[in-house]
Amino acid sequence: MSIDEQLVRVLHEKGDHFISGEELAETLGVTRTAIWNHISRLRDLGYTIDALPHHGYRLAGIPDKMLPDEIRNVLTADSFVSKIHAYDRADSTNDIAMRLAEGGALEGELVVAEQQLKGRGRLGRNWFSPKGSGLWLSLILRPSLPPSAAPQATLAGAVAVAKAIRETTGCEAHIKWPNDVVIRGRKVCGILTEMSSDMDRIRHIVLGIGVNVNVDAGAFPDELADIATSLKIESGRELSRLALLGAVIQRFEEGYQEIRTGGFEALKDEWISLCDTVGKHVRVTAEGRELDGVASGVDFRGNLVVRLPNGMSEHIISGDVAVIE
Ligand code: BTX
Repeated sequence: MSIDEQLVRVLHEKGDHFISGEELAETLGVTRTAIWNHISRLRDLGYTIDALPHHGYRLAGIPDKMLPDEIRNVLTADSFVSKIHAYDRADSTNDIAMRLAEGGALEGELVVAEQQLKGRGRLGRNWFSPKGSGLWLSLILRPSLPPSAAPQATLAGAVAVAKAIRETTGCEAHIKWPNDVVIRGRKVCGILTEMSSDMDRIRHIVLGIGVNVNVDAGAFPDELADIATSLKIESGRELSRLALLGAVIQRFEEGYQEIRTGGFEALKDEWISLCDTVGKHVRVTAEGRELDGVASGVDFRGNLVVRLPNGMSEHIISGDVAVIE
């Protein structure tokens, strides 16, 4: 752990109390001048640190940045997040996580970035990921489940994001099958699940989640202006990305535990209560086909069940859904 990280940790531990430069120097095994230099650097990173003669230093505010120590602080003590890889800038956190997973990274390793230069959606689409205003993260999962269960990770991710948004902002977030979270019909989050597997066993899943948190209305490119939104736009205030990250991970852990033990059935009721696709007349585009029907539910695997005008039902594994009414 670097001196900066140790310093932040000690300041956090002291809470509202001051700690003298001398005590800090002794604890970290450096000179008081070095402490001063590190304090300046932390201030440059966005930390607010009070300094009072004869009292020392006190942490008065943390930056809303994806710094590993601050992320740790918003996770529960028994969180399954085993390691945090934080980047200022990345092409795609999913690419990094897939590489890490192929190199043996463990369940629960988390990759986050302030900005993505080549953020990816499904089917080679782009994901707009501007600097400092979104949650761009990827989680490595290694469940002992068959490959057919992988889509359930997406569904558990969507439940987690919708719940976390409702809890932290009060906004009515809904799930749009399979991988969007929307508010007032506009996309606020997308989920990209990628997997490596053998015939009968998942080797690893990378669950990529992108949430527009503090993106301003004018910041979206033209093609997204009418279809995307952010939590700031919807709630009318700037939100803590860290607090949202903590809530998303915590809710995901709960859902992930449920699907590992009880399959999607365990999460289905909650998923349906948050979903605004079921019960609607939809147009589904899947594997080059287009079909109209009523989204009548989801099956035990999390596939969308569409009742066609001829009375037959189709189970859709993946595709794009437009709600018609
Ligand atoms: P998707 O294929 O369902 O959605 C992609 C489509 O969404 C785009 O074609 C565009 O129309 C729209 N879109 C692009 N950017 C945004 C945005 N910021 N907000 C709303 N709509 C947008 C969705 O795929 C999956 C997205 C996953 C993103 C995460 S971020 C962390 C991780 N790393 C990575 O490269 N991808 C994932």
